[in-house]
Amino acid sequence: MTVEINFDGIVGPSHNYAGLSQGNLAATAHAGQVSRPRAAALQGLDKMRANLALGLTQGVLLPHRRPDRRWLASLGTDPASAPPLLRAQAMSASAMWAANAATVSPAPDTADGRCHLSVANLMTMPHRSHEWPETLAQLRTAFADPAFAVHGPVPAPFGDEGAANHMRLAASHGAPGVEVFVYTLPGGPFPARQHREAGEAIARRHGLDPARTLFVQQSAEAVAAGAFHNDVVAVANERVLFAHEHAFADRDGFYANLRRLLPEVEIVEVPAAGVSLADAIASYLFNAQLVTTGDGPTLVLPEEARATPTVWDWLERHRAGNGPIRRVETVDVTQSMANGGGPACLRLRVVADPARVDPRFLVDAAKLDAIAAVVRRWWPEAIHPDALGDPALVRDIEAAHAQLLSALDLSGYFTVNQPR
Ligand code: SUG
Repeated sequence: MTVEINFDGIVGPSHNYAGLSQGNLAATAHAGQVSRPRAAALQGLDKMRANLALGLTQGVLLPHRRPDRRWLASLGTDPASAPPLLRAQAMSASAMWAANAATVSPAPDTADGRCHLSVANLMTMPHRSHEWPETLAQLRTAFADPAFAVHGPVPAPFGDEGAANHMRLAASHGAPGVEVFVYTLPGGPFPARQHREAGEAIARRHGLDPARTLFVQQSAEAVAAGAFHNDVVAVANERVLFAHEHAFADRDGFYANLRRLLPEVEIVEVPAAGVSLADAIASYLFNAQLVTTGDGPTLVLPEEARATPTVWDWLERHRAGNGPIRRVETVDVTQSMANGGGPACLRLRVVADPARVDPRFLVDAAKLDAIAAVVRRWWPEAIHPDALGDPALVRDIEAAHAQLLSALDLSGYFTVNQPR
């Protein structure tokens, strides 16, 4: 049975606020603050519990080994002697934002009828550029079944940030979809992280029908306002597109193409007059998980959305007017939010048959309890960014990570599937 499976990144024990992501306003605003890795991971696990309660199938992706000794060695250094910036980049827990792990094209969209995944190269940000080998090893383990095809990264210099810049619309999960690759152009105040060439390469590799594939430019205004990924200003699921009025450079052209290719599409646009780009980005209104529950299209929002009056008013009016979004839930992911990662950033959506996925990557309530027990016992309670070089902290983080992998029976995955 083809369903939506959300794979959430488990927040790793090195979660910290080093302010590494230029253009990500939340991350730079919280630079230097004390992080709470244990609370962060528990918040993420509670979000997964909430998804299970909505009747959704839930999976996990694992935190990466931090510090990334392999990466530091390739730079001629190690955790003890690395310059502070490199050390912070090697310690980042940024793999938690699973929406940046890969781009996924479900089987109904591809020429060979397999579900294709391309690991993202994340080459624009140094702290994220070394994620892909370990992500790829996980994807090759979780999706080893022949129902899937797992691809390596698009080569540099074509920046690719994965599902955060990709949307799929379809009459239903199992029907052929329209895939939308949203790219950014350089020239603004912040880096352009998703290049059009990367999306084009992925579409070719995945065997997508060119007639049902759209390449859409994100508006320069949105990037400049802090929308460093498309999923900060737009989200889609099945036949619903939920987007800010200023998300796209040529919104009329994009909407016209969508309506032509998918006549049943429901475009829910939030006008700037109701919610400014600044409010949308600060509240992460669009970084919601848009999912289908028994009540219909449901939005899983961060708590911060409730605290932003223009956003909450808009949602109330939408529901009072019987708009397509039928239900709204909020989750507390404040530790991740402070680094610019909302509910949608934390998950990679794979539309597939769960029976084809390695069961070690799928979770139910009991497995979430077991993960939470490891987190409570082993995750550091707090990390000050100045302490990232502390050898005792490094030891604790490495031990915590090993405990989790062993609890999930996944200790060997990276050695087995290590990319060349
Ligand atoms: O790449 N933050 C991440 C947030 C990613 C959010 N993902 C999506 N929008 N899908 C980023 O900017 C902050 C890390 C630091 O500064 O230490 C960070 O990497």
